[in-house]
Amino acid sequence: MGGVDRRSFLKRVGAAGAIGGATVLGGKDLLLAQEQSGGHRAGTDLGHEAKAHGGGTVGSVDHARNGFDPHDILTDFDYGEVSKDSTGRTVREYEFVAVDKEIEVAPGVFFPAWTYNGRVPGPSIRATEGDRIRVRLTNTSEHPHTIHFHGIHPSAMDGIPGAGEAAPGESFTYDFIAEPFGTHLYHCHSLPLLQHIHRGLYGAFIIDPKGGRPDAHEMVMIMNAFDTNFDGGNEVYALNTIAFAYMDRPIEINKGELQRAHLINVTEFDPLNSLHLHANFFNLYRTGTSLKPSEFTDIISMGQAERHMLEFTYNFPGNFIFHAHVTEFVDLGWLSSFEVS
Ligand SMILES: [Cu+2]
Repeated sequence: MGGVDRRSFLKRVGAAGAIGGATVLGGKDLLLAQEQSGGHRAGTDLGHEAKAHGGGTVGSVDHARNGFDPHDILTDFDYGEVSKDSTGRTVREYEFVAVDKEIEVAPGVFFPAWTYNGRVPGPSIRATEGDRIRVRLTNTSEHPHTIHFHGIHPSAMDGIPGAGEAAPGESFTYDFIAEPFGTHLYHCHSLPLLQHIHRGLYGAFIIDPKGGRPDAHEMVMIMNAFDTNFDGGNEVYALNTIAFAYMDRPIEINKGELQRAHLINVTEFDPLNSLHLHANFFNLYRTGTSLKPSEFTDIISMGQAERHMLEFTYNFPGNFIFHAHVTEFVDLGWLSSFEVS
């Protein structure tokens, strides 16, 4: 792969048909298939389409080998080990282990990731504003790592070199009060920063307002990408790491039920990523820090580390795609779908 940039990679996989035949064809053919078939079972049609074109094995990512499943990652909020301190404050404790691990990000496409707890993204930490958060990071890798939380905390807890960095074989415990409420993130802040984030050391940090929010089906959606040949550009784009994961198996949601997505952009190398919802509009809560939406739209563009809370409800059953409206990203994996029933 040396010297192959991502644009020729796109052509290459399109012709050779490894991830290729299936998924890259899929992007375009799928939209067509959607229009022609009314959108039914588009994910499956994608596979048949690729086989019909002689694209070789459609293949699928081995989630068991990866040790995590993108469908679980949507909703596996981690409330930690819960206790109360002497003042009656809720304490949430977490154990994070930084571990190097090769992961499959598209069928047959592997990436030498650096992970928290063996998964990309890391655990989705969830707390209520005012809770005390204690996260012990143990570093089993060969590089120094930190956890830098977006939020309000003392400088000693900032998770940067010199303030909360764990050297290989060592541990550090971050201890702070969760504030302000919103959709936030954490990531490694060791240097070089691009390398440490891009390798997979990031995750969602959701702080709920004290009064809570209306009941909803909640999901974490992290827009990420992978420079699999280390040429300074991404070859694979995804929502929650695995290219086309939610095309192969659409996200099943209920008609008429409020959906709440915590959308976080950690994409490196590209200044913007975006999400466009098909056949629907969403209420946008910027950074999730307000109880009132600031916008009603069907597309949001985000720089790196920007994150927003999106609320929407589907009133029609069927298959609905959603994707980056940087269209190149769509063909390289950032295409997802809901199955509304
Ligand atoms: Cu790091």
